[in-house]
Amino acid sequence: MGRKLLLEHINVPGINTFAVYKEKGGYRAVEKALKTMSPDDVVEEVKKSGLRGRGGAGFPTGMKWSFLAKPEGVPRYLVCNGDESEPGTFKDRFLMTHIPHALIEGMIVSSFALGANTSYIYVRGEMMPQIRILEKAIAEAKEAGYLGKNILGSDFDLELYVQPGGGAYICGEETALLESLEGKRGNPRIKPPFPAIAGLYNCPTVVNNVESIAATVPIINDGGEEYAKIGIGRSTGTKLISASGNINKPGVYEIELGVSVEDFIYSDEYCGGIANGKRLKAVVAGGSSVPILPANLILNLVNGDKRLMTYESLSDGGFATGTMLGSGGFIVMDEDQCVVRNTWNFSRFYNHESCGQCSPCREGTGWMTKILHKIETGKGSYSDIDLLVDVSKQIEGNTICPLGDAAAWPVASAVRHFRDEFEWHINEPRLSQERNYGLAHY
Ligand code: L3W
Ligand code: SF4
Repeated sequence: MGRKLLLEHINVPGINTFAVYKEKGGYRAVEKALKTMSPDDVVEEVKKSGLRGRGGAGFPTGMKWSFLAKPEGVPRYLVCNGDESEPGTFKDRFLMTHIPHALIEGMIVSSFALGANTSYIYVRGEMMPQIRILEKAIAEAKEAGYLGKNILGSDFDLELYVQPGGGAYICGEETALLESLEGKRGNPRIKPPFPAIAGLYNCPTVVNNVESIAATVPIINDGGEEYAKIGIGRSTGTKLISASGNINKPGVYEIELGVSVEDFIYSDEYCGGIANGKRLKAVVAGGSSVPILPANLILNLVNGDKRLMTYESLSDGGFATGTMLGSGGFIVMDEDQCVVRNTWNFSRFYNHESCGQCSPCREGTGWMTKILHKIETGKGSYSDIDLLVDVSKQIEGNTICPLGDAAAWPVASAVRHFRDEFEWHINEPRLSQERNYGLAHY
């Protein structure tokens, strides 16, 4: 069994309440940080832990914190990104629902480290139950003296607010989130400047994912070095994975980074194998914003080693420079899944969610959606496949925010690894049309 740092007490009845959370050792990290450490000590422990952003980009959290500008007399903000909307990703919602005090405790510790006296948890607007749960948890923490003025006699003040999101996927992009938090339309800003220099209300701001913030609690409790002992290489600690698709046991799992992909899919501790005795066809390992990896690539050995669940080892070598573990939204497709249809579905999502500021994304996602629909419904030609790849290349790297890349990568990788399936739709137009009769209306 892998170690559980975030979900250790998840099955304890009442763990969502302050009393039970505290009884199980909760708020020790706040006591330790505020009574025995300086803010810089806390930043140092997070740096030592090797923690990397759990929202999708995998950027080192301690490094991000150390970039925070500290001009005299200017407020600093910590903003928690709880706008979880990545397809196939539901681990932040799970954490906020079942163990909200882990996030509140992490917010207090992290705000102390950053010198933020006002912090926000921006939660996806559709998640009203989670917003209520967090508001209740904040009230409980405040009543117990962990929020408000002069917390634990440390001279540190913190007010924590929950802000419902604007109801758009793009509001999960950190600068769009800040625009939305300021009451404006959630359009991504051009970076630099990064939020660490000019963020909320143009003040220095750190934006971290829900899971990243919750992870600071075990890091402070046990020390950064202890945390860094878990995992492999630059992928340290544990990670929540949202597992979905054609598996026997979909759900949220806490893994030690470095578990093999094969074990994650087939062992009873995690996904429990492919449902209905089918064969694995493909995996999208990091939400829908990463390449689609075929079974042979995901299960075969890489330089003699098994492919691991780490930030480094899930790339397909052909696309994308970033980490392909992404948000940890692990979508499994069995042999009956149609890759063209699933890619079309992803594309439709990005086209719908594009904010429209840059033409490669606004127009390109529309083009890709139309071409994929044409192929999927048996009306495509060979030249459409090349056009699809061409459009995806025009988007990649040419947009303000990563949504453009996120839309391009699954399409490009689908054609690269499953070209024969695209060709089947073109060679078998009648079968394709009959199978997709309902799709003609989209
Ligand atoms: C100061 C510098 N700060 C980078 C900070 C930057 C940000 C973080 C990472 O996209 C990915 C995306 C989705 N000085 C800095 C600096 N920073 N250089 O580091 O930045 P970046 O640009 O690498 O990524 P990002 O814009 O945060 C996130 C992928 O995640 N994704 C999406 C997940 C979506 C959710 C959701 O549903 N809300 O989780 C999944 O794979 O495609 O590539 O803080 O400021 N020099
Ligand atoms: Fe908007 Fe797309 Fe440009 Fe991002 S890439 S700013 S979502 S148009």
